[in-house]
Amino acid sequence: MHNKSFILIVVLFVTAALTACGGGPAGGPGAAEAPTTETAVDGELQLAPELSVYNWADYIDEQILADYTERYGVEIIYDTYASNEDLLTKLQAGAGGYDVIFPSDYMVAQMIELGLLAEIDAEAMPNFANINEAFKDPPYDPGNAHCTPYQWGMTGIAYRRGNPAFADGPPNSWAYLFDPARLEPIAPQGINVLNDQRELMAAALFYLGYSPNSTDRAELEAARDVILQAKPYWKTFNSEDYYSTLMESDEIVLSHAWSGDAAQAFWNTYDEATGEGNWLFTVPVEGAVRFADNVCIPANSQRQETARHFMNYLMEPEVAAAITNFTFYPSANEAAKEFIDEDILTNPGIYPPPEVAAKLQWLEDVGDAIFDYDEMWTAIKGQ
Ligand code: N2P
Repeated sequence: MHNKSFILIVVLFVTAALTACGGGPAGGPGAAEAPTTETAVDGELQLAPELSVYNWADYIDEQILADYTERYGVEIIYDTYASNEDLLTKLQAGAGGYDVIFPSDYMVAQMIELGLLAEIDAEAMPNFANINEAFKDPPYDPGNAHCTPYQWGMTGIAYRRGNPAFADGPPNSWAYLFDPARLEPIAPQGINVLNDQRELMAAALFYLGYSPNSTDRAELEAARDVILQAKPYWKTFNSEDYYSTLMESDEIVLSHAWSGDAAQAFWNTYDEATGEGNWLFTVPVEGAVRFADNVCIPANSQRQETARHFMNYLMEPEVAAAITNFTFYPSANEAAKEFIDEDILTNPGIYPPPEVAAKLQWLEDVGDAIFDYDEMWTAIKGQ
């Protein structure tokens, strides 16, 4: 066979295979008869025309979703949630249709226990090699049998720079959320706490000197009481758009906050002239939560192959870096580092220095004590 025609045949074949594999762009050739779920054509995977992605608020650059659609012809149906527990409630209610979710460490363990997650073969995903070894094979998901690591961060206190209440130094104690003597002077200016039961209970448990994973009924009740005593001083429970609607707009002066959200508030209020942003972040001396979020597939997803394909896409170095450059949360992707902005890599409010990292603790699955946590939370939100 003549060389040129051989190459042409190969090119045609590859193009055909890619089309079968990727599907055409939305509305492109073949869209009319596109199946609602994925199908195998001659042994090749045909991606589903849509993928339903359910994530934390502001936890991805939506351009990354648009790029995926453009590249592979898969429409992304995107929605967000406020906490791990909200996500769990949705899944348990049998809310079908989600294909990709982003639970944190302890919630992955809970979901595996409940049989809510599909299995994956992470090693078979080409981009899994890009993940930092320290994030592989985590105790909450041995062997990455269900999830791939996404981003991580810490939970602390964000505060308004320049407010006289913080003239003596950063509010680096949970007393600024729970001690009425501390709360009294700042409450009129607005305080927000995360609308997240494990996070708020952990903050109160740290404040009391207990483990953030306590299963001791008396300690949990003490944490609940500390929260109930402080609640009248808080303006809002918000873990979604608090940094844009409350912090950046100066509706509040202090917030229980996730590190990347606080960093976004800093950069969104950044003034070139002074080289300052309005919001700073501090990690309380009593200790604080460190979390790792993950990309997982609900067991009842009807589009698991497409979900795995999307998971692999999220682990491309440039993609993972673009997400960190947008969200200000560190990536679990080692190969992404070279594409992450220097300002982010060197920011101690994003990548904690060793003395701060030493104060951080993971939340763990608390087993049946979760029913006590649920009960405390109902009392906290109900009153
Ligand atoms: C971003 C939410 C961070 C994830 N708004 C907390 N686990």
